[in-house]
Amino acid sequence: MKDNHVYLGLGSNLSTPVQQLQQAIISLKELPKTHLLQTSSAYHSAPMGPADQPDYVNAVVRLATLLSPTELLSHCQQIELAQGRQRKGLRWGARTLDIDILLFNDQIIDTTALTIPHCGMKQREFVLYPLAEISPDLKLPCGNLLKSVLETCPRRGLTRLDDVQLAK
Ligand code: ROI
Repeated sequence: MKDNHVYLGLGSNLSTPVQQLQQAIISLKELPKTHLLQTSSAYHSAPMGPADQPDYVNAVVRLATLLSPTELLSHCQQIELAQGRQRKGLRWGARTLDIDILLFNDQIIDTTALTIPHCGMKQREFVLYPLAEISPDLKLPCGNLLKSVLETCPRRGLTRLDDVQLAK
């Protein structure tokens, strides 16, 4: 069977966000039938949504996996829960860990459980810039080049955390 080629977006703004992302990456490396191929730098970003929450740390990883989209989603949700994610909170509120499936091959999936490509990614600087760091020539499933989507997405203060190492 052929590996699926996947990008995940990671975000945290509670309980030492850098450590949350580091732990998430350790857990992603342990997933069955999955290899972690690449990890972006960590980025500091202003919250999108309610402004009365801490700033975020974000990153993007690239995986090869034999898991299906729903299997991968379920593993990601387990990792979020293991790291103290509360699902009842405010919509767009603070969270210890968010793992979003951004892209799954070039598939377009729209079910109640899953929307891939991730619905907000084209407006999210904290997704697009880390994605471009690891895959500058990526073409999105809609046919647009990541580079041209980036041109319409301001950085909103997004900064790379050069002193942070997320994965070895
Ligand atoms: N804002 C930023 N900067 N980073 C995130 O990961 C993030 N995640 C979210 C919302 C609440 C939309 N805002 C975010 O889910």
